[in-house]
Amino acid sequence: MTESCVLCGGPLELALDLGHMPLVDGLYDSAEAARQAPRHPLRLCRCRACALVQLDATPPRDVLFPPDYPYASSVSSGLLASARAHAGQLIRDRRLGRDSLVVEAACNDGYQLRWFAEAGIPTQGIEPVPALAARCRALGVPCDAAFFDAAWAAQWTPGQGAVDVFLGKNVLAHVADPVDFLRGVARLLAPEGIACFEFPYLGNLIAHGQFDTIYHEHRCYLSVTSVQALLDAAGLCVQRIETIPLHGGSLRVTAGHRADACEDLRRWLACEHDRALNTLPALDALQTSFARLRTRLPEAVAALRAEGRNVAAYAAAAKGVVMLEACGLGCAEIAFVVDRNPAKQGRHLPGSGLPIVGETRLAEADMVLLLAWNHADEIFHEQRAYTRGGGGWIIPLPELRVMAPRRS
Ligand code: JHZ
Ligand code: ZN
Repeated sequence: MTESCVLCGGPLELALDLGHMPLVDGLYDSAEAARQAPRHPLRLCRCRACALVQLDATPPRDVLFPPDYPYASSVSSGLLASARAHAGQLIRDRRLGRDSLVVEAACNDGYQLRWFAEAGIPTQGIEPVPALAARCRALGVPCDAAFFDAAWAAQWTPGQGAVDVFLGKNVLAHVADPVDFLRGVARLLAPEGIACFEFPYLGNLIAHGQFDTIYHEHRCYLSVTSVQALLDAAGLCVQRIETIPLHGGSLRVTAGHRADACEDLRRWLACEHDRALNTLPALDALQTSFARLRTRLPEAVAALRAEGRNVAAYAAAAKGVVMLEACGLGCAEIAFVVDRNPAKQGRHLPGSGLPIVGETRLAEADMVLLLAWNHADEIFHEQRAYTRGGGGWIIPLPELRVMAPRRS
């Protein structure tokens, strides 16, 4: 291990080596170029000193999140609905109005801030991908095309005063210097302001063997214990902890300057301690799931192909690239990948080179590997015509399930 802990600088120990993986959101215009995508070591580690679970190294942020970064949150109606509900809840609970200010880091295509803007509440987005930042502005959300960090916070002079609500959804786990990021948040936040962070929960990664959530964009794999330590290093305190069903099971942690009594915090810390969550034995579950699926999934696909089934995949998701690469599945086994996001269609997945196509092509398959298993309910509902027509599904996680096609 060459790198040291992003929180305390302590030494890292290896928990799971996923080999060399391409950058999961780096799509290519040709299959040939996609197959030659550069591969980088992907190693899940744990700090021996503070127990934070993290990768030992990642490429720089402008390589991980380049101008053609394709992920757009609004493509998923579940995410959009959850963002709308959260905005409504915050507007009510915090009595937000025309004098308030809501700031979101990595605000993507505006799927979250738009609901505040529609309610007449001043917003500010910060989003490094220029095309996504432009989409925010088109929705009436001021947005700076930049990476949020302490330096950004230091140079920003809001016309509106200090920040009442800061949102960081799926970004705290993505930054190489989370303490710097949180210091930036602390600097902006009003004395009574709150910051909400969402991230896939390490407890669920372990409980459900979600090894495909490990990729270079995710530097840290957070538990309540680790988030509390990160917040503490930046002078912030946990005020509330909620579980939310997004992305395979996430946590929403609310933090602020004031140490409001948070009874939940003690309970969560005790529970994580009892589960020995941030230890190598607990992380072994990811190794087990990785080893099991990389044998069983290719076997399941081979058996279906031997029956003459045309196998496709659904979702050019980041986690899908990890699943395909881990299992050695590519163009020889899978015909194409369907994805709703127009920015992904016509391009090719890094590594396998699989072509990404629109939903109309689903009818050509009689078996579909669901790579975005986290959106299973929404996708099954949207694609019910395919299933009614006798099409089958392979769901890799949380348990490998094969729903065989009903046509022969
Ligand atoms: P989805 C991304 O991971 C990347 P991914 C990122 N690093 C991150 O942290 C997590 O999100 C939070 C498509 N889709 O959400 C849209 C349909 O085609 O599981 C997406 O391309 N039809 C920022 O990429 C993909 O599937 C549908 O009906 O693993 C889903 O990707 C739905 C619901 C989605 O995240
Ligand atoms: Zn550490």
